[in-house]
Amino acid sequence: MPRALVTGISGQDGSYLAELLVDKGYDVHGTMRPELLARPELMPRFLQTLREKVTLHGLKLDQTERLATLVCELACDECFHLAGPSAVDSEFLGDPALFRLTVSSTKALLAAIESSGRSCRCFVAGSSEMFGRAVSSPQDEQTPFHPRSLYGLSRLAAYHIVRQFRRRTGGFACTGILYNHESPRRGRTFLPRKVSLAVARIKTGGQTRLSVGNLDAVRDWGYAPDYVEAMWLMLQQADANDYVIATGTTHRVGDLIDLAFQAVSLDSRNHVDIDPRFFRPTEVVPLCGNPERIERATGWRPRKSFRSMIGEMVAHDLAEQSAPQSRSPD
Ligand code: G4F
Repeated sequence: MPRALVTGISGQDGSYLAELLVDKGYDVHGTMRPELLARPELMPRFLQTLREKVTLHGLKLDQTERLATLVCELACDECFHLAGPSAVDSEFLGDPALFRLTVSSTKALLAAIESSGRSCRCFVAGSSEMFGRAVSSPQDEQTPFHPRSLYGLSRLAAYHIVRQFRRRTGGFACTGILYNHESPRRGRTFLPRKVSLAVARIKTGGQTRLSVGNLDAVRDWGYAPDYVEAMWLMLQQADANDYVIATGTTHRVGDLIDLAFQAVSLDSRNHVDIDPRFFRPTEVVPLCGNPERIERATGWRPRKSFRSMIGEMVAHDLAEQSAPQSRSPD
């Protein structure tokens, strides 16, 4: 039975990936914040179900020595490094502590794999924010990086650590350059989930207005369960490589909002306010990924359409509004 370690297993990507690995017959281990591990009653429902099927380890991302020990003790076949800050800082000079967390945890993980002497394959999560002020669109693996946030810069640093590891040791490690990907498990501050929650509350009378920033901002939005499948496929290839994981299609923030309201037969024009506080001073130029390399190498294709994903998120939040006692705390 292959064994995998997933850092950040309680998050959107970590939990979907863990479910995929369990279905494929892996012995799955995952790290999560010790405070949440100690309070199962606070876990969202999907995590309460998942914890019966995997082994959970309480670990803070700055506990790099513990992370290294865990990697050596578990002797995993595959490791997916998904833990880390995921919010894009609106100022380029965001919190340097968050930068350090991403860099030091990636370094520690790869150093532990190297010193274990085992051939553990490793996936590290990158981001389209690494492209930042992209020079061309769509972006692919050859497009130069110009990050415009400390978050993007931290992912770029991790990307170079992975490449260096590969070159120096010949080990199997890769970065997935992930474009925005969403689901009902997405954190509530990210735009699509903020919208699906607001639409559900407006439909059920718990809220009247939705305030957002730039309606013309453009993103390449995919579906998180599709993207974790791409992560897994990357580690099944003969050679390690870095891949853009994207749909290749973009949508405006305004279009996403219209679709979400349409899903409950409401007109967004009657409910949406523009609030300058939600504008980003360093909004990246339209980011659109070219997934050709991963499609060619692995046969991966994004399966779920944008409309269907937004519909699923709204339907999920509507169901939760109708059963508030079981609402998840994510
Ligand atoms: O949902 P968002 O907050 O995601 P963002 O900043 O693009 O970051 C996500 O995707 C990145 C790329 O894959 C990841 F690296 C990162 O970890 C994260 O997963 O914002 C999406 C868009 C932005 O253009 C933002 O300016 O929506 C725009 N927006 C407009 N009004 C808003 C709002 N975003 C938020 N969060 N809230 C608003 O009211």
